[in-house]
Amino acid sequence: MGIEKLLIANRGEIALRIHRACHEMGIRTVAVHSTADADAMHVRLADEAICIGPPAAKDSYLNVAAIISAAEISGADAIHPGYGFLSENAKFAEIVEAHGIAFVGPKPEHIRTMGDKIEAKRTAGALGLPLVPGSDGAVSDVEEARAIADAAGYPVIIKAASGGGGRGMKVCTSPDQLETLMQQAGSEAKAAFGDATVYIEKYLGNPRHIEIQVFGDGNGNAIHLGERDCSLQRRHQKVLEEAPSPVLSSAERERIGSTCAKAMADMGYRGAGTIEFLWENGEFYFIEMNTRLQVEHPVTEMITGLDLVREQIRVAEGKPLSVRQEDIRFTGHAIECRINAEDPKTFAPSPGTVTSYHVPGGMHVRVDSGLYQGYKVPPYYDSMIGKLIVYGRTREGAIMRLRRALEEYVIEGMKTTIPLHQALLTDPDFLNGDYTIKWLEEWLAREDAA
Ligand code: MV4
Repeated sequence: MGIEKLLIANRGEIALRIHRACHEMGIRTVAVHSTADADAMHVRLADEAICIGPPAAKDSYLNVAAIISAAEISGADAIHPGYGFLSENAKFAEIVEAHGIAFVGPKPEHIRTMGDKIEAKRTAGALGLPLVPGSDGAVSDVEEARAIADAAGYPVIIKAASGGGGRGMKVCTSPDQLETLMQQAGSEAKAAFGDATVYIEKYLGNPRHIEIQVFGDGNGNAIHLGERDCSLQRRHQKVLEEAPSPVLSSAERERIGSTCAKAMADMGYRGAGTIEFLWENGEFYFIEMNTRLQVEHPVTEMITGLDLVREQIRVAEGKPLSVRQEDIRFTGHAIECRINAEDPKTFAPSPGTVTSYHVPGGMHVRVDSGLYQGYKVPPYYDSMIGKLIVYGRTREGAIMRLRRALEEYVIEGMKTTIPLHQALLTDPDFLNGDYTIKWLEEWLAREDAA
């Protein structure tokens, strides 16, 4: 069944990204938007646009009834959820499919499994992915927790089963803190997610965050598209991502990649997925799986030449993937800078009107953004206003090109994180690829003091 009209259940740069793939495939698009986004670029570009509610996301971009109504009224035969919002809501995926509309995403059962961090870890282990040592499932009893922590060795980390994005985690360095920290983690998880269930892992002190891009056709065929290094984060928000990781050899990539692809084939996974690992001393440890297209997917597109949204739409139509594993080559290096409407020192949000705008261009430079001169960045949503992605034959070449492109990029009318990226791209540790998940926050603290 070919998709003829697709509803984009998102906003901002990802809504544009999906629209572009659709038009390149001859698919018409329907934008949905809140009243705050009436003048947004995704609304202007789409073939049709439907207002689905007031500014607050819970009343618009998370309003399932309004989005399904918009699909019915416009006659859309597919919905792409983008990232965030409803993209990892298994119930939404089920409702979409129950209306005879194709959900451009994984099977609802797989979204549900990976949304529960304990179920995800159990599934990953059964599929042969390497796990962080720790409890086999939920832990409620303190004596049991003590035995697990003794076996794993201190420090350990207590995590919420319903968590994600780092919320509800506690690091425990000695047995006498275990009971208190378990109770704290449990009550914080209950308050944040309505579920007090926690589990325990050995705490890795200074790892990198390396994630593997996978793709399945839902019929037992799956491939991997290599890794992205996303270690540069601040408060669990990624700042800059690159592919390949500066620390992996082709042999290591091939090994973890084929393990992930086989796991996805065995589970009958459909669509795009990202398997997140912590990497320390040459070893991978599974932490979570994201069942959506990610913000940083363009770096993978740059080094593989594959259009990930096109592949998502193909498999949603029941078609096979357009490539086999042996057709995929990893060439060169790509880096993405997330540009946020924020103060580059305090990270305070800085929405406003774009008074002057100039976009960088030239060879191997990609800007994914809905900004234009005169556009008013609304204060209601995520502060990411664009992504600058560059490609180079080498990492050094990509860094030089990124510096050049950042120099060209003019956004006036609000503060942005462009100066932060410019500073980062001259740091010797960054230039050497010598960084872990702790590095950026320590670097920011040093910059602050200086
Ligand atoms: C960990 C860890 C150390 N050891 N698990 C943070 C978010 C969630 N996805 C998992 N997280 C972590 N899990 C063990 N066993 C350290 C982190 C972590 C982190 C991970 C990836 C990127 C940035 C991070 C920042 C702080 C903590």
